Amino acid sequence: MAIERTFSIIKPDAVAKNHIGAIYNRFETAGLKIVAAKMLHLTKEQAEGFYAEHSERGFFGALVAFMTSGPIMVQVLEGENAVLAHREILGATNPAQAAPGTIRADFAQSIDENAAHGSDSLASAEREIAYFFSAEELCPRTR
Ligand code: RTP
Ligand code: MG
Repeated sequence: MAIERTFSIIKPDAVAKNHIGAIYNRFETAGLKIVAAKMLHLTKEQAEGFYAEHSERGFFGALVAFMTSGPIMVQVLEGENAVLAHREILGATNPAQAAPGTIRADFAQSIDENAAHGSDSLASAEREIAYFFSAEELCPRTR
């Protein structure tokens, strides 16, 4: 299996509720290693750029307002099939439809405030990692 890197955000709702550690525990229990991490409070421009693919959607304004409403944690996760493995432990976009035991089922309230983000493909992961991290900020894990 391929070792991949994927990009994760712990969103403002989960940071506000002190769920950072619990969500990091989910990553590590799933075998995903954190190879970069920092806390940020996004500007409107940063949030709009990150979610540019959704700019024509009706929920875009609410999404940007939510993502700029408080600090977030951004991190890069490394592991076997990391993109898919991470999406699986995240659960469905709408927490009401997320499988029991997933991050969104356990920590999210609604589709608008859904606790965490995960890259949906390797191409998205590369773009999103580069959006927030320089190459020097990534720490490959050899053990
Ligand atoms: P994310 O990018 O945040 O990991 O979420 P996702 O891939 O599961 O879902 P995506 O389609 O990329 O949507 C991005 C975020 O927009 C909000 N959303 N609201 N009201 C709606 O119908 C709707 N659809 C999407 C969600 O907060 C979602 O996480
Ligand atoms: Mg998405």
